[in-house]
Amino acid sequence: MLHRLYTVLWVLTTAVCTDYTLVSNYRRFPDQYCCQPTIGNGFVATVVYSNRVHMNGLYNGRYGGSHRARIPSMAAISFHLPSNMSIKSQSFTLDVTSVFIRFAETTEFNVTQRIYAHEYLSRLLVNDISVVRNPGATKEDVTLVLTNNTGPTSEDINFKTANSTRPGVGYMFGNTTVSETETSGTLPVHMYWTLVPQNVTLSAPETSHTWTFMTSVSNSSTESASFYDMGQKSVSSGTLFSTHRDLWLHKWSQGRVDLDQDLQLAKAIYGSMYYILSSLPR
Ligand SMILES: *[C@@H]1O[C@H](CO)[C@@H](O)[C@H](O)[C@H]1NC(C)=O
Ligand SMILES: *[C@@H]1O[C@H](CO)[C@@H](O)[C@H](O)[C@H]1NC(C)=O
Ligand SMILES: *[C@@H]1O[C@H](CO)[C@@H](O)[C@H](O)[C@H]1NC(C)=O
Ligand SMILES: *[C@@H]1O[C@H](CO)[C@@H](O)[C@H](O)[C@H]1NC(C)=O
Ligand SMILES: *[C@@H]1O[C@H](CO)[C@@H](O)[C@H](O)[C@H]1NC(C)=O
Ligand SMILES: *[C@@H]1O[C@H](CO)[C@@H](O)[C@H](O)[C@H]1NC(C)=O
Ligand SMILES: CC(=O)N[C@H]1CO[C@H](CO)[C@@H](O)[C@@H]1O
Repeated sequence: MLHRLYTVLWVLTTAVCTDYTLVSNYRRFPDQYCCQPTIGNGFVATVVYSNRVHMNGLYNGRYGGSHRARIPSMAAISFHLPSNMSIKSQSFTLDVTSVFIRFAETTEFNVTQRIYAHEYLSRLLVNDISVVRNPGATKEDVTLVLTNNTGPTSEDINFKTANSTRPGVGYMFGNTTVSETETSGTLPVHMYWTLVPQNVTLSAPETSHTWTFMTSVSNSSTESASFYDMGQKSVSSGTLFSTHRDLWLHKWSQGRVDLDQDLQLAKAIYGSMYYILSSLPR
């Protein structure tokens, strides 16, 4: 029962949302902002595919005007299938253990994209995109075009870019524009991220390939860089996702509400708990 719920879930927790079609059908990503899934770990969070990332404690504005500062998202990456490929099926799923998954199946290959806020390496937002060739499919290059929704320059933070000293990695940093009071300082933020290429290619002899893109945010350059580097090490050892997943499975094993009979209500309860748990630091 539990496992089944974990993997089928798409949650609508707000009464504001009127796009109820998603409860039974999640073949397309919801247009309404309120229906779009959020991923977070209590330190960093984003609405999937949106151009905003928020960091714990990072507010901009004086007194009542204080609001969460918008960090432009480097984690809103979309893949586009080659136009001559017919899509057999496609799905968008929020798995409460806790990862957003976009899956596309074509006659030649499958693509899986996972987006999550890492539960252990809590400064990281991770995107990974895997292409797996179907056995028997023609061995030819498969190129996926990528786009990212970084959005406009931040209205809250004066960002400057600098050399990250890591190949393929961008770095920018800045402070919020307006402090909360006359006497408090503005707040710093530092971000390292994997540069997103225009496309990725599964070359002819390969049967599968995974590309990982990370965004690391922190109020210090040292910390942001060190989380990025730790993430990179975990990618190399193949453990980045499993450490995240294991901590979430442990979290659910420590407490949850199971409900038989009413699947819809059971999903809503899991969903509500997911949103609470993903808003709290570990
Ligand atoms: C799809 O288009 C690419 C690039 O134009 C080409 O290399 C490939 O052979 C085509 N694949 C199919 C199945 O038509
Ligand atoms: C592609 O996805 C379909 C549907 O989930 C699955 O049956 C098939 O085994 C997958 N192919 C590969 C190579 O993973
Ligand atoms: C960035 O830093 C690296 C290492 O210090 C250096 O090799 C590289 O030339 C620098 N790149 C630019 C564009 O300054
Ligand atoms: C940014 O914030 C840090 C830490 O509060 C502070 O030391 C620094 O002076 C600020 N920089 C600017 C340009 O305000
Ligand atoms: C992939 O990106 C490279 C530049 O990185 C570009 O030269 C090439 O034309 C692109 N290919 C496709 C199929 O979009
Ligand atoms: C950065 O955040 C930590 C808490 O995560 C806080 O203790 C520290 O003072 C902050 N540093 C700056 C420069 O704002
Ligand atoms: C592949 C792609 O769309 N890359 C873009 C991601 O966003 C940055 C910042 O807006 C662009 O410079 C890249 O071209």
